[in-house]
Amino acid sequence: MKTVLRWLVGLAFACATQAAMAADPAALYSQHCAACHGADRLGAMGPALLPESLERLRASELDQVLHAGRAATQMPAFAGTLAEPDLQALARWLRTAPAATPQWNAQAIRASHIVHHAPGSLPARPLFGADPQNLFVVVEAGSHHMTVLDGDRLAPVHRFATRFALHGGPKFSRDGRYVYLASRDGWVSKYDLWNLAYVAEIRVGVNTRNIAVSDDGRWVLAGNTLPRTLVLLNAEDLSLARVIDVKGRNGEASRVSAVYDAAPRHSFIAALKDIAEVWEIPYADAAGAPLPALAPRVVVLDDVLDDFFFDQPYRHILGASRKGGGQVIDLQQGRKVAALSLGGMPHLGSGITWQRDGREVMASPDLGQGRITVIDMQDWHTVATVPTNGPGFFLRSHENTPYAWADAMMSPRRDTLQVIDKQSLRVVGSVTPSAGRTAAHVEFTRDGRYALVSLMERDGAIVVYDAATLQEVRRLPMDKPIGKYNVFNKTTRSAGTSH
Ligand code: DHE
Repeated sequence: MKTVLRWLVGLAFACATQAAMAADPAALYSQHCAACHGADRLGAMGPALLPESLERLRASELDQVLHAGRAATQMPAFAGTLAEPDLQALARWLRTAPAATPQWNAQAIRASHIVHHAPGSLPARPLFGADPQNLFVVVEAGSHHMTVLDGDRLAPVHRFATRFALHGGPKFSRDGRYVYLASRDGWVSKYDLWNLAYVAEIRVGVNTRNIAVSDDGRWVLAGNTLPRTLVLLNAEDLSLARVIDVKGRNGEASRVSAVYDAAPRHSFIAALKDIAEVWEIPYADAAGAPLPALAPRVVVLDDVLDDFFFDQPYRHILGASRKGGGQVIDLQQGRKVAALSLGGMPHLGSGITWQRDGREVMASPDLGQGRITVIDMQDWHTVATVPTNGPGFFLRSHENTPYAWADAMMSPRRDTLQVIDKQSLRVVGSVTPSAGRTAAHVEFTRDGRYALVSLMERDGAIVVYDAATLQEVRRLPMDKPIGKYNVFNKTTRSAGTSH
């Protein structure tokens, strides 16, 4: 007992000495970090450095960046400048929320607005010969770039720098000319794919989930976790139209989980992370005439649902709760109409649909277990559970292919994608672009002939497969490609991909 006591006292003394030896982390931040990351930690030339922004970085990764810097960026190595206890104190401090909750109000949003090209000032035709409907945009997370690919020649057309850490699917205008991008740090950008130029940018929040673009091309809606807001922008030049505080019927604020465009309903849908409500914001009436009020309609739920899939008419939401349960919400009736038998950690957001035996089925991966769950979209029963190599993130198909492609990127088999026959629901093949290296996220060419897979490594690639023979046909080097998005498949709302 005495020995343990002595050890505890020694440990407390060592910690106290170490803490005493370290300089004040706030002062270290002001001296070494504030110039690039902002005095308020909200980001400037460098990204925001708040607990929410660092959530996805493992402790060892943060240490590594502080010690060694970040290659190909302006982030320097501090190992030679700061002592070890200072670096540790700084890392701890960065993970601690500031005393005052960061604000990002309408004034800050407006002040961030940049118009690169006034609406109508660029030519309304593509600068290049490629089919503008069969372009892909590829998010390269390694050095924060985007590559525009010609889907016929399977070759890059252009590559440009993006804001730090884009996340979620880029959204296209209906004619495919413009693509809208969102970064985790709250930047929304509008890019003209025909002129290969940015049109406008604006920072809508400190920590943003994603954006949706209204089918009539008038609005962009962004959902934030910090602050707790929805931000409505004019799609033409991204100027601010309105900030909507996200507060439940009992007054409690909620983070936004994601926003969606329910095109057939002419409305936006917002999934909320902290309250048992779903919001619908109609932007046009049934005949498509604009509704200027854009007032949220609240559907009260009996559980928090924050991961959504929609049927093709957007009448039903399939929603998953954090406890693993699933529900079907009828948006017309504004209530739950069925329970889903899902279990595990379903990732409904990555769901796809197709016809099987004359019925529409939906399938989605599971973040916790190696399986694909297939659900009947008429009576919501689970048709089958297809075992896979391991937990995966994405599932993809196309109207012109008999197969669905699933990754296992959160398992030791992260290097292999499995190919599932959509009728027999059996795994019929697999591809391994590079043994031991993460491969995930598939998108098909416009005609469904080729499947493009991301080899998600710094010296990675887009690996193109013949979707019928599963043979590799091309490898395009890229810097940690994550998602890729085909203009035609997105703008026609293919059932095999996300919308
Ligand atoms: Fe995503 C889309 C949420 C982590 C890559 N991800 C989405 C969407 C949501 C979401 C709500 C749909 C938005 C849209 O398309 O408009 N993602 C989440 C999370 O909650 C989660 C688990 C934790 C988080 O930190 O946010 C998460 N996501 C990741 C990753 O770790 C991934 C693999 C790498 C990364 O870049 O962060 C990742 N998410 C993606 C991609 C899409 C996406 C590539 C677009 C898929 C598509 O094809 O449409």
